[in-house]
Amino acid sequence: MSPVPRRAPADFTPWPEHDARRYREAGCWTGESFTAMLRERVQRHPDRTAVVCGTRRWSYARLGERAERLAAGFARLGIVAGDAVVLQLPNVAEFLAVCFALFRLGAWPVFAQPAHRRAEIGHFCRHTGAKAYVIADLDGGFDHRELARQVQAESPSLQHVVVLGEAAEFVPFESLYEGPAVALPPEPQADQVAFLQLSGGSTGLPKLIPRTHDDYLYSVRASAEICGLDAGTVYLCALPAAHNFPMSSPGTLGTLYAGGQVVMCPKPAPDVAFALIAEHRVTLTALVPPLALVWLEAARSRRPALASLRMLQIGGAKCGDEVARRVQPELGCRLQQVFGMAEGLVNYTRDEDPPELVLGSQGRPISPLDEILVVDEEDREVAPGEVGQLLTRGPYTIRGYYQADEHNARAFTSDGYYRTGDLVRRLPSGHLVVEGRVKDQINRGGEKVAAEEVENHLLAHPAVFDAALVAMPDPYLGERSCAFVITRDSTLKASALGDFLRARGLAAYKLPDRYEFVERFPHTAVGKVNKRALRERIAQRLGAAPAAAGADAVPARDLPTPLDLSL
Ligand code: OOB
Repeated sequence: MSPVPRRAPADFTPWPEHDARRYREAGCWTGESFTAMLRERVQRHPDRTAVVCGTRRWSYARLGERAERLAAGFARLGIVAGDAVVLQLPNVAEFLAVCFALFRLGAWPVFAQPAHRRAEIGHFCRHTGAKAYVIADLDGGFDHRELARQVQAESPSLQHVVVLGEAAEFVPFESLYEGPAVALPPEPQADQVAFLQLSGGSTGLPKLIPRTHDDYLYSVRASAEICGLDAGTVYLCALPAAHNFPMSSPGTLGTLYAGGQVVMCPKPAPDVAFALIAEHRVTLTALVPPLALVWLEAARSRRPALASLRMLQIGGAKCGDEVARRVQPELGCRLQQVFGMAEGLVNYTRDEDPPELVLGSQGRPISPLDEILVVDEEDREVAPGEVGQLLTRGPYTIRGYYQADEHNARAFTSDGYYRTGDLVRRLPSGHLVVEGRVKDQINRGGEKVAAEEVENHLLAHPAVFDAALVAMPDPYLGERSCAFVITRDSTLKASALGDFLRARGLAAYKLPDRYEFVERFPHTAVGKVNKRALRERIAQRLGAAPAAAGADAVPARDLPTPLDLSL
């Protein structure tokens, strides 16, 4: 059997051979692909429930069969190994079936988020030369077919739009299940790229993260073990399924690995999620901190619905002490803090950890082979217990972004450590406490906003002379974004900038929450915009008189209802 063709080496920075050998010898990389993993589970327990979605219940056999038939459907569309397919589905069973179908072909799902719009989807399509885009017709009232029309007009490589629901002029999802038999290519090899995950990023355009079967399946398997998953696990997928946290930490894939049951939750609102937890006896789920807060409030009146829940994972942004402390007494389940990143490294607090570490740290790495450095600005290790930037390297942390040589030279050290941009303190136990961030990013309740990306969009407005996006503290989301803007036209309104960004197709969570119009920016000694000073200025102003800020301060949006949030 001839191996699946590989893409150009520049697409993917492989691990150096001596490290790859170490990871294999240590048993991290087993050579098993996700395709082989699912096949084995189907053979072992075909009739067990794999996925529940609304009133539908798919057994492992059914999930396997759906994936196989979809693989044939995609093959009939001309999708071959190494092709990229942008995948933007809500939390439905088909999401998993498409993943496994594309894995089977050696094609790469690109994991778009439901909130992404023309700017992001267009970039993914053009950057990867995607051949197909998979969507639902409507999601949360938004018509993805209209978005697909716009994206298709701007993306020459895009040949097919596959639509779950009413397809209009596009390919109906269901039609992929039908059609003449087709020979599928050889199964993917485990050292090959399985998919492209998205980076939260800090620079102009979102970066893509190539993950291999070997490295990702290791993180899934080890996560499932750390979290004690087994056939009795019922996992509620409440965060968007394409995000790394609910996908693999241990998430949906970890649950399938363990032979458990995934329950797809269409949105994380307590009224929806609590009913599913009660109905399906859910044992495990994962949330970002602001959602955990919403659940805590709702549980005051509806705690019995949560009786089956054994553990709540909180991650994606720092879980405040207050939230952490309330989980066990008020929800009646254990808390696990999860500090991870789509680039690789994931840290968990463990069952056996003393309460002060579960409540007060963001956990310790999955693997004994994860290498952790905490360094100062000159990349020198700081003294134990001091705060510094976290650098990491290991068996499931990438060595480079997809086709981003220039950026890679900055984002990785010459010896392959990923610069996480997170400021941490390492405790003697090896647990990490996240203390802040050096990357130019806003963490809006788990949703990451790259400052430069938004600034570039603002700068495209003819009346904007300069723009700087910074984080401002927020009691609910942890942080929101504030755009400091120098205009050429004093009549420019915040609402006009918001409309402008929306018209450029930017995802809603990236729109600045507030605008501050200023004459000039403070600068650092070397002449860069002093963002720290801007952050302090806005924090002070909010702290002093949030409701009565100066006339040049314009809150751009009302507080979103808590579940505007979609990670
Ligand atoms: C997860 O992944 P990403 O790629 O969306 O974001 C990664 C970044 C980290 O570098 C850090 O800045 C922040 O999100 N972060 C946290 C955190 N978890 C993530 N900051 C403080 N405390 C935490 N617990 O967000 C992600 C991926 C896998 C599992 C969990 C989260």
